[in-house]
Amino acid sequence: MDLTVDSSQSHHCQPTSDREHPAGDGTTVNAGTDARIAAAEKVSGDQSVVHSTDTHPEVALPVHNLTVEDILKWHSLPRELITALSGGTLASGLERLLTFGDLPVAPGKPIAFSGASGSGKTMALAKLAVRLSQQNVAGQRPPLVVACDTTPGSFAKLVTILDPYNVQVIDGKDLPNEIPEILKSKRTASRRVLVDLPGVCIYNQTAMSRISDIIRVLNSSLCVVIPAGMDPEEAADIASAMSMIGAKYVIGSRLEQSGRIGGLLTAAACGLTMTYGSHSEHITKGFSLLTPNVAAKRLLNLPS
Ligand SMILES: Nc1nc2c(ncn2[C@@H]2O[C@H](COP(=O)(O)OP(=O)(O)OP(=O)(O)O)[C@@H](O)[C@H]2O)c(=O)[nH]1
Ligand SMILES: [Mg+2]
Repeated sequence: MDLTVDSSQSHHCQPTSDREHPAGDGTTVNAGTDARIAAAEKVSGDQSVVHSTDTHPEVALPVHNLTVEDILKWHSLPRELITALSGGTLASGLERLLTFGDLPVAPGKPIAFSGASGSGKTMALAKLAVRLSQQNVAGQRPPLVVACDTTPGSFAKLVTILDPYNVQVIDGKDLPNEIPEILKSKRTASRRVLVDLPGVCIYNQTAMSRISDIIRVLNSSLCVVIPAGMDPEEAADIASAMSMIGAKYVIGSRLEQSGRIGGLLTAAACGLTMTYGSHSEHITKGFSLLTPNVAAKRLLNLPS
C-alpha cells in the first residue's frame, strides 16, 4: 500500500508522557527516547513509515514504528476505506474519498442538528450560533434557535447558554404539529435559523418520524453530529439512517476527548459532507472547519 505522509503534516501522535509500551518482539520500550532511536533506525525508503526524525519529537500511539496504514487501523477505519485512501498523501486521499465543505447557513433555509443522545448536537449548534451572532455582517441579525428537545430543562439550558450572545431561542416542543408563530412571520424569512433536535435512537421509528416531520415542516437541511470515539459501524448506521431522511452534512464532536475518529470518517464516507469539528467544551472555543489537511493531521496526532 502506498500511503505516503505529506511532509507538511506532523507525523507523530502526541504523547501524554514517556511511558512503557509493548514492542513488536514482546519486550517493552520507552515510548519517548527509546522509541525515537528505534524508529530512526528502522526508517527506510518506505514513505508509509511514520518517521521519527520529523518535527514532533514524541510518540504516543501504542507502538513506535507505525505506518499510516497502522494508524488508520488504530482509528478502527474499515478496511475498504483504508484501501480507498491509498495512493498518495493522507490529505489527498481524504480529499478524493470524502466531500468537505461549509454548512450552508442562509436565511430561509434552517439547519437542524441530529444524532444520538449526548453526541454533542446542542453544543455544536450553540457554538455555530455564537459564531454567527458575532460575525457582525451589516443587515444580518443574530440567528434564531429553535429548541425541539422536549427533555425537561433543555429549553431553559439553551436560553441560559445563548442569552449572553444575543441569540434568541424559541420553544419548538410542539413541532411538527404546531409551528411557532415567529417562524411563520415574514420578518423571520430573513433570519438564519438553527434547529436543536432531540437525541434519537435510529431504530425508534416514532422518534425518527418526529425529527423527519420537523425538518419537513421547517424546510430544514439536516446535519448529523458524530462524536469522536464512536464505533464506525454505529456511525455508518446513524449516517445512513439520517441520510434517508435528508441529512447532507456531518459535524465531529469531542475531538479533543477521544482518540479514534474512524467513526466520523466512516459517517462522512456514507455520503455526508464533512463540515466542522468541535474540540472544546467551551462554547466560544474549538469549532473549526475540518479540511482534508486538518482531518489528516488529526488522524496522525492524538489530542493532547
Ligand atoms: N470536551 C468537549 N465536550 C463536548 C463537546 N461537544 C459536546 N460536549 C459535551 O458533551 C456533553 C453532551 O453534549 P450536548 O451538546 O448536550 O449533546 P446532545 O447531543 O445535545 O445531547 P442530548 O440533547 O441529550 O441528546 C455535554 O456535557 C457537552 O458539554 C466537545 O467538542 N468537547
Ligand atoms: Mg441536546
